[in-house]
Amino acid sequence: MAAAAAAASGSVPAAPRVGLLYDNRMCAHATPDGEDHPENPERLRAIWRKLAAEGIASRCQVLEAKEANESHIASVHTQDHIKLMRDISSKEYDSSRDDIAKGFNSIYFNEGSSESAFLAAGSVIEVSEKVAAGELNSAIALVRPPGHHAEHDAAMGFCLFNNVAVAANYLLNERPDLCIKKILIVDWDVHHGNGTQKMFYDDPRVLFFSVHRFDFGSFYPSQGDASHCFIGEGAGQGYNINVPWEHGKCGDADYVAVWDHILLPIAEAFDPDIILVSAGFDAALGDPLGGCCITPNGYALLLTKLLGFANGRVVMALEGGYNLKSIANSVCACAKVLLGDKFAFNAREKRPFESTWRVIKMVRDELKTYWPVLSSKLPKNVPLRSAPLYIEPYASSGSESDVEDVDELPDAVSSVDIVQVVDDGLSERITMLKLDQDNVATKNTSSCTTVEQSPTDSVQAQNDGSVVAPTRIYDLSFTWRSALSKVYVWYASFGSNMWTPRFLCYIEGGKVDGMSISCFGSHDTSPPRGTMWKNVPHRLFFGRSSTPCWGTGGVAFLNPEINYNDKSYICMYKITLEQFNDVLFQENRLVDSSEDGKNEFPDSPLIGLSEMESISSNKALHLESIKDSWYSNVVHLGEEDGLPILTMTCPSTDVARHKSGELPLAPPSETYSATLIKGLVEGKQLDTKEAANYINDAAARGL
Ligand code: X5A
Ligand code: ZN
Repeated sequence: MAAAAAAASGSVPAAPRVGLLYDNRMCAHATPDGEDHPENPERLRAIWRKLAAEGIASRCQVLEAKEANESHIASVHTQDHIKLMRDISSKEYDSSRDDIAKGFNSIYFNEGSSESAFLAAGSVIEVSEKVAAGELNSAIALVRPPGHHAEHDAAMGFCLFNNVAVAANYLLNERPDLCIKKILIVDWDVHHGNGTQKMFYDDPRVLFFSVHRFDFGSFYPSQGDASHCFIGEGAGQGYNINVPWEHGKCGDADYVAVWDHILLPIAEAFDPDIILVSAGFDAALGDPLGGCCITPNGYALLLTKLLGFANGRVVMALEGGYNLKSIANSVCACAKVLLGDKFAFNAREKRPFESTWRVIKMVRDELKTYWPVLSSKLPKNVPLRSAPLYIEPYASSGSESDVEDVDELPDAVSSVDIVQVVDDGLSERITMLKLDQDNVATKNTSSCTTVEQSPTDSVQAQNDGSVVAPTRIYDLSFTWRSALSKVYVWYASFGSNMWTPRFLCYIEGGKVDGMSISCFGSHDTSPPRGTMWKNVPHRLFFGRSSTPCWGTGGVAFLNPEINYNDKSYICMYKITLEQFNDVLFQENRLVDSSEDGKNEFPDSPLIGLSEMESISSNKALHLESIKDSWYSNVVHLGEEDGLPILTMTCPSTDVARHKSGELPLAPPSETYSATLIKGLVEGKQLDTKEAANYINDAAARGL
């Protein structure tokens, strides 16, 4: 109508008024000693530089940050939390700041954190108010620290205050004059907006929608409540919508499909008065944490589709996003959309994943009683593409689904997908898999035959013209070791290896207190490139009744089956795949000492590149060749920073034997459990008492 009136009067329609909030005071929050961190001040500067260089900033109404009132933050957070965030940057906290940060999950503080936190929350209030009041048509708040993981009483996941939740409550509770009665929050950050979900879980005035990587519960924040079953409660039932990806690599086509078949129909029915976007850009192509591939054009299209609601009143608040180029380009594309620039949308990959279609159906099914529009028929014969790597979630317990016959896997990785994966340029690991697998000797675990010859061997031509692979393969170990030494994985420990000095025995050799046998160590003795803790939805239990190394008592196993009622600690070490194999050899007692005192390792890896290719998200590979060893099952627990998280435990068949009593469950010995407790305590996960309880509970609970 505005356009028609403008045309009638012969004037050009006014350009949209777009707010752009940038303030370098929010760059004050940084790691205390200048350590590298993905959530760093350069993020804001990189975005701002790009917007200025593209002439975008000058077309927007540039706003300064404003500190939030404590009373407004109090609608979301406890007084204790507000006070701590206010005081954490003061002198009195100089000596305890780091320890307090360690008490939270993925948090750092410095002298600038308090101010930044109050400015971030206040800034989202500021722009939301202006958009709600009609002073601006839409706005982008470039804020940090981000907000969507922050909970009622805790900082978490790089977030101190939940900026978007604070702004939503401000509009609903403090400004009846602005007539905002229904708010749609769209959280497109690659991580689940756990904090925001909780704030509005029973509130029908706020429709919370989050699309995020879930990876069957293993992707950060790894809480089961990111699943599509969490739809809200009480009056808020149906007003909480989670779209959980099963794996990474989701891109424009996947997000557009979710918009078209879930979000937009619901937005139409809900008819929000304003839309707040928890706009993380860590699902962007190139992001080091997200592993997804939304392009700047993709973000532009998703945003364009949102502008059709709430009279285009859209507020974007920055959340995550850790590739400086990707976030700058993505925000720039979004700003252009808000300014009314025209886009040519031509996604390179138009097909969603099969898994995306499955997730869409699941979500619609879950929510159709609340949103009848979701009962409509979905289009048929939509061209889909197979998952980036073969994926099969665990079957119900007691099955042997973790015993994989590599030969029988469907040919899920088509050449098209390989090209897609490789030229996404996202994962060096996967590129390596494709490029090097032909040159690398690996063991085919299902048949136990050595399948490739070393590139140094020549194939012998026979008289009849056929070729026969040489029977003796030279230098195999050199080949696989050098190839696997360039591939990194996270080795996840849940037992005594959680204590770093004990784990280092597997790398450097030797033993620690309580161990009666020395470890051989790995070929490559370089220390882990990183250490990190996580919780996983698997049960820790103690089985077997004695071990050569620790004597009488059970040792730790992780049930390979997922169970969302379980939460076990894992300590992850970033090591090479070569080292991982050496750990696996030692754990399964496959290293020997020869006559001359030299250590003899098996001459081919158990987990080579082709095995890696078949162990994608939430799959296990039971190593047939060592099936009688206790730790013969390599389980993929998820990904961190684009690298796979692998652990070694027993196969599901052993779990069944433990359950039936055929194999014993036994509490750990004093020295063994003391090692686990030291790991948890020195790793700053639990205090001594909590750690002892955790171990005792696991031992007492059984399977
Ligand atoms: C806001 C955001 C991510 C936290 C990841 C912690 N947080 N590993 O993206
Ligand atoms: Zn994120």
